[in-house]
Amino acid sequence: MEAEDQSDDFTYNSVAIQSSEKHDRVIIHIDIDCFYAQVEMILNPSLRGKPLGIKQKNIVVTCNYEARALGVEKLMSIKTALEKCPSLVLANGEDLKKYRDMSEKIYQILQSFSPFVEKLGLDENFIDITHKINKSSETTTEVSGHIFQNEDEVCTCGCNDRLKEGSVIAQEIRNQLKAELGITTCAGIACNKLLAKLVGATHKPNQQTTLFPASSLKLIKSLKHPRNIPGIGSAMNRKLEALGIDTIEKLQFTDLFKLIEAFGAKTANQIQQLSFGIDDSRVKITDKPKSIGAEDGFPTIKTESEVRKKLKCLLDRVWELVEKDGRRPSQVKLTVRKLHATNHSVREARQTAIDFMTGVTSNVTIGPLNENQEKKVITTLMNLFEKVVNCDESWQVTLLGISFSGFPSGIESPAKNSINKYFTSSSRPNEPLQPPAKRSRFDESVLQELPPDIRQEVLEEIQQLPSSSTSQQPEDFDCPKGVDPQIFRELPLEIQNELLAEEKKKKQILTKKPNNLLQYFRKV
Ligand code: TTP
Ligand code: MG
Repeated sequence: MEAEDQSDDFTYNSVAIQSSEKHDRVIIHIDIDCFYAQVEMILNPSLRGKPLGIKQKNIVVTCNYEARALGVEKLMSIKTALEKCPSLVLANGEDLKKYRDMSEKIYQILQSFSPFVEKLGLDENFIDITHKINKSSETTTEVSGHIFQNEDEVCTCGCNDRLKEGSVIAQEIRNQLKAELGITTCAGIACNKLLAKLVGATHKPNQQTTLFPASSLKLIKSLKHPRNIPGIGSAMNRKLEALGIDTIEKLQFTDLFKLIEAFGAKTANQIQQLSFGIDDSRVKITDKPKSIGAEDGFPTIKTESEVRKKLKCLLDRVWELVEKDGRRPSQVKLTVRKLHATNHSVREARQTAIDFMTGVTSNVTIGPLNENQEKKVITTLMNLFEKVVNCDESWQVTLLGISFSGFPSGIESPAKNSINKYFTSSSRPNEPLQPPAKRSRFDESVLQELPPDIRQEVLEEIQQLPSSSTSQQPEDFDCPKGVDPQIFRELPLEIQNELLAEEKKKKQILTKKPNNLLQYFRKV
């Protein structure tokens, strides 16, 4: 069966409308314009208006839009970039600290709009704002920004109105980022993460675009090659090409079983769904990192005093990050790259518990290391070094790394970004967090406003909170898996029923065969 036979727009749009139950979310994707270049221009305004490239080694990793207009491209060699644009100003982008700092500030602002923010690298974020739309009674008539190739066909589920309202919120978010940080961004507004990311890139820079579901297959088709679908990496693409799948249409209409043979059921199903613009993945709230560290490479170091000196510099840098994070680590790891006589190098790491903050209670935000604490950490690191390197013989190292981990989990952590702050009775965004001991219950009214799948996620997080009561549920008490029965029982009855129904549905899905999208297209 030829793909072209089935790829008329009528069929595509019908499928988009058929899967109307999938249009219930409003997702915004935010991508910072020429991120590193903007940060450099904000820190040094004299760079504004000039073509600017950010270099790492001999590559221009990004450049501002003035440089792009003169032919410079991301990932061009410096040599070629200077040939294209002799007036190109180059800034060194090897120290990522300033970019990380800006990325964190952006994340904090996005979190003030919705707790459901997922960070993707340093300069992209997904924000699920569905709960904000559902509770709004205002009707929005105008889309803010562009609309991607609007179709006359309007889905009956109300998604167009929700997305319009989403576009207004996206505009507010972008305005706030500009007003508070001076940073410009692009946004895509759609009913899933894949489509939001793709549509946001259709108008750049400093613009936003909304996609209504009736046009989603047009957007996907415009990518032409499967490798342009986010989520299909180079290894997967090579496999697809080996199967002769080198267009989006071919991926859509390849028999699912052929894909299953190559990729396994889960991935096969997923990539075929992506080729239709279907993406059920949720915005996963970005967690605090499990470890915080940094590494430093250098030509060679051959003495212990040099190692000590390097470790001290590195510790200063890493501890600044730990302080900013606010959690107290209980483990430290040293990474060493040793250079052998044969000129090949090997990385080795050793980890140990640290107890250098005795007397400081876990709920106090940690501060700078005092002299004693610093000495303790350096001594611990030197002990680890001696486990990796035999100092009685001659040795050379070309890299050292320090990383802290073993942070307290859940409510014990004074983590600033925890979703819990939205669901405790006394805290709201922009209000100071209450000490953990005073957090008693989550705010049920917030919980009730959430879509069911997100509510489930929140409940899963809430169930990690220490229970205030030790009372047991009766043995026949029906409660979804992974949810604290105590909390579950206190939910309004209709929410309990909804969660139970969802649990049942989940079980059914798990035992069902993968859904073959071809059923929508096969002529019988
Ligand atoms: P991108 O979002 O790809 O690029 P950008 O933000 O610079 O430009 P655009 O306006 O097109 O979105 O990447 C974000 C930052 O990541 C970028 O500023 C530099 C850095 N980067 C690398 O370090 N290595 C890379 O290979 C790429 C592509 C980017
Ligand atoms: Mg960007």
